[in-house]
Amino acid sequence: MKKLGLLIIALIVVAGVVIAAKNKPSQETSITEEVMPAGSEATSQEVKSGSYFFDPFEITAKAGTVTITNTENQGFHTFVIDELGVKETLAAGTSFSFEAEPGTYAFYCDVGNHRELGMEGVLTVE
Ligand SMILES: [Cu+2]
Repeated sequence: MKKLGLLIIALIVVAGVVIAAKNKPSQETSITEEVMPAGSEATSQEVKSGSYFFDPFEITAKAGTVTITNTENQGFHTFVIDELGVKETLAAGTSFSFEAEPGTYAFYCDVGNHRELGMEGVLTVE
């Protein structure tokens, strides 16, 4: 009985060392990759939407990943950028991301005639 107990403890210690050794290098690698993708930056922008506006309607971002968080929304609206293939249905409290190269892009709501009523803006990527 005593021997079996010692054997189990020894196995647990060995298993712990093996798991620790296996996990360490791979964790460090994935953290480095996620935090700093080479050559790109991240921009976060909060946008409110309603009838019939985006606030703000002028957004400036850095080239790379652009994350839009819709903090307030009233009605049924979308966020569309044709050139970047972006089309998202807006819902308060949700976010979406897309990649953008430097340039000037029109964004708008494609529901009904909302764009003509004022639901459009400009995204400038530097
Ligand atoms: Cu709309």
